[in-house]
Amino acid sequence: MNTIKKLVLTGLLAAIGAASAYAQQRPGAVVLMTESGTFEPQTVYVAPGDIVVWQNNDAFWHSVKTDTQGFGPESDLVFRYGMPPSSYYWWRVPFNTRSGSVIYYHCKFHGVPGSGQGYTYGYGFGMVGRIVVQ
Ligand SMILES: [Cu+2]
Repeated sequence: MNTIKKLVLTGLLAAIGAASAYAQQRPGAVVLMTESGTFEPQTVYVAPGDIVVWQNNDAFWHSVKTDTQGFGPESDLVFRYGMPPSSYYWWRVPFNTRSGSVIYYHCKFHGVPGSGQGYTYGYGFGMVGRIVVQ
């Protein structure tokens, strides 16, 4: 494991640890941004209060942007110009999110949003993913 990977992993665990200590919640899911320009896995299943972590494992920049304006993950809040290689971003599913909600998102560089309203309106296309709240 090289130093950068170690640093990223340490940071990742620290972020999850800090957030977990704050709310006593488990990390819900880790999504990788891959060299084929996809979110892997494309669908993650989480509970309200869970943390979703996106890790950019690609050589290119990516982003996480909710299809539902004002609700959902928004990596631009942390990485204004996109997520560089080896960076990660995390977002907590709000505790009051309704079970059955599906939060669609896309990469602003490689995907287009669907008409997501926080429920099942469907994917956009390109580099897209979704969070299913159980
Ligand atoms: Cu991308």
